[in-house]
Amino acid sequence: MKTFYTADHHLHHSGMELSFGRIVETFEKPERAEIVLRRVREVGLGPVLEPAAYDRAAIERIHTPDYLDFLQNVFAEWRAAGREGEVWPYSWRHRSMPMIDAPPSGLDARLSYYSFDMAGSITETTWQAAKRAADTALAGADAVLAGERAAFSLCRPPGHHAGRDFFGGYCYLNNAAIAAQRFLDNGHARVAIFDVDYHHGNGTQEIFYDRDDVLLASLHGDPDFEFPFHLGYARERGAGKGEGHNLNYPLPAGTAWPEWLTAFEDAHARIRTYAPTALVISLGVDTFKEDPISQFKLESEHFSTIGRRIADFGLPTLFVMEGGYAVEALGVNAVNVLQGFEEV
Ligand code: OKP
Ligand code: ZN
Repeated sequence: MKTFYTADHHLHHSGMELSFGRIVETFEKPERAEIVLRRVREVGLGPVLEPAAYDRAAIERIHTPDYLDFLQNVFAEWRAAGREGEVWPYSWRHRSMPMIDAPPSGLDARLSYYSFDMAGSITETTWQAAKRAADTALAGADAVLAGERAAFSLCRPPGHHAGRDFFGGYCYLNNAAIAAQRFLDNGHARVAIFDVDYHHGNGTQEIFYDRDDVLLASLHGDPDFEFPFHLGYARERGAGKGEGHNLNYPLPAGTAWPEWLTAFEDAHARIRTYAPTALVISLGVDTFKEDPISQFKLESEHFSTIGRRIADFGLPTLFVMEGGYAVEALGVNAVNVLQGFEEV
């Protein structure tokens, strides 16, 4: 299968993060994409192609123009305010504070409004990298629309925590949502997003929550103990005409393959019942037993099985890279899914 990749992902690197009381090198580092790319080449998965530059309009199908303007301009605003370093939010609306539905004017207040955590910063070139990651997703979707059975969008930074107008969890633009919308805008009536990343894709859920043209199924660490907390419970099933089109499978810490597979098979059956005409996989491989920030116990061979079972849908399929942080094994695990898919 074709892989879409651009070295422009290097334009985003937050450098550090605060992890359990320590400032450490961020887990979401450029090396991640390099390792996956190296494995794609090593196994001869197929051609590696540079994505075209798309108009912002394709991204505005998912994200609000005011949020995109903010992402593009906030670094310059930060500098103009005489600040050094990178743009970091640091305080958010607590449940004791009223919800608001328009952005405040002050710089830090607006930064807070457009984010939900400080997993990653906004650097001088974060917008460019995030835009190119969205281009990478769009190019993969277009390859599938042009008749490819499947494609791999090796996106970085990842996307599934980003909502219509907010960033967080290392994510700025929701690459998988942008790709799913691309399918809908080009002849597909129903698209399923299957999110197998270890973390709940709260951004993807927010984007499609009241819609019935996208079914979202997500397997993840129970938000009662795991990031992003507060969203990803099984009771969240969609709203309005989207009722029943959001399927969450929160799983306990320590979940190993048999239990993970049971949830996966339930989601698999529900997706088949929905009868989508295209499939987007939010491909996180941070379910791996050695992942440094996760608590599931999958092993490298299991990722091949996941790929084979995804192929059993028999649908045009786009794989969009999300998380995965055990950098040694990251390439093998991600590409095992793709090779498993191609075996079927
Ligand atoms: C992004 B994706 C580590 C905390 C990490 C952010 C996790 C973002 C995961 N000390 N918090 O879903 O893989
Ligand atoms: Zn994740």
